[in-house]
Amino acid sequence: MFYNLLAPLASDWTFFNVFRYITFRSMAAMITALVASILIGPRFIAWLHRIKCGQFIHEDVKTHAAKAGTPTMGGLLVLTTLLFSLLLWTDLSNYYIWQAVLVFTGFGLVGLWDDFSKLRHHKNRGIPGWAKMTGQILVAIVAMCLLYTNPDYSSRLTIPFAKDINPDIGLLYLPFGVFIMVASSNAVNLTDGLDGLAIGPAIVALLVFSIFSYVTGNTRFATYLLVPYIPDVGEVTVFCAALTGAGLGFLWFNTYPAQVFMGDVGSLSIGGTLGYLALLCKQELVLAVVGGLFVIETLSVIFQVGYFRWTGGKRIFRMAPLHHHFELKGVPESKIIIRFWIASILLGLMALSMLKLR
Ligand code: 57M
Repeated sequence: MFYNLLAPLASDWTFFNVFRYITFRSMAAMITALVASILIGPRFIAWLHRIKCGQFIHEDVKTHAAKAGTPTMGGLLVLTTLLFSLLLWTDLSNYYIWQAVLVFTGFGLVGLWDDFSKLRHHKNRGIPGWAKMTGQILVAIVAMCLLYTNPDYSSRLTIPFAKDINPDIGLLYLPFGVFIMVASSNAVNLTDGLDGLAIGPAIVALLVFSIFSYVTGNTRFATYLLVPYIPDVGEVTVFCAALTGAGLGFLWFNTYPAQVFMGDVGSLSIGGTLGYLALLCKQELVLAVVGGLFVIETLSVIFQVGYFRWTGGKRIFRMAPLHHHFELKGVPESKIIIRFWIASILLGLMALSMLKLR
């Protein structure tokens, strides 16, 4: 809004030029979302308690018993502060900002449906798996159609480390993109099992994507770093920054011992959006490194289930996803969380260094 209202005044008052800069608006968007979350968080959590959004706790991991009654659906706080910050600081005429908002809210609504259904039913039973998956796929199809039909966007893949190989997969890019968004959404959801465990690595990934989107939308940097240049994608840096701020604000309350969980409304929306950002910045495959921690958690489940079926009852881990394995080995929760964060920072740095290694 400030961009649309105040930047045109720069022709008379040069001070207003500041509202043109993506870098300035990104910082402001991050600060706005963060401060807004910290300010409204306590009232929001009290409201969740009032409407009885307490999380059902499984009894198989004993240390989680103390978490009983912690409200869930904190993802609504992320959504509210994100939208507020975007309204103030983004160029509201930018096509990609609206697409990103659509992806976030679309996946969020599927999650919200699941969260509400879990509250209504006994023992955490949400909507059926097929219904959740169908909702996610529908949102991803809409997002992919919008991306694919954009003349500035191409169906060429960016291959890490190979500057001259950009295979055009044509129409296959549509199902590929849908897979990336849905997989990413579910991977973040699986990871969301300890205080701050999902939001920490998500913040790291968002910071990486804020750099990727800035580079992709800037002719000079894109040419220098040999990444595809896509006009107007630079504005998405402000979106990434706002979501980083909203995520940090949520972490303020979700850090161990958590006062609130994000719920599926948070995990599905953040995961789906990370997938969308990777597609938008043409860093589809690098997402596996940026979100490497989510990939590792998901692989631990796939291997655990596969090995269990193959051997007729044997397990690789004490329990999957991987964080449960360490919990059952007696590693304190805060230690697992911080170490997983460190691993995600390492992966984020590796992903960034891939910009230069071509
Ligand atoms: C998300 N949700 C948490 C909270 C959060 C296929 C299978 C691997 C699926 C997986 C599963 O159900 N994953 C879905 C995990 C739950 O958190 C809620 O869910 C939201 C996210 N969707 O926002 O609202 C619990 O996680 C803890 N938590 C925190 N802090 C947080 O900030 O402590 C969450 C957020 C909360 C709280 O205790 O109640 C969850 O784990 O349910 N299933 C599993 O992960 C199960 N694993 C399993 O069965 N493994 C098997 C096979 C199938 C691989 C095996 O290893 O043999 C475990 N889930 C639980 N206990 N709760 C089993 C042990």
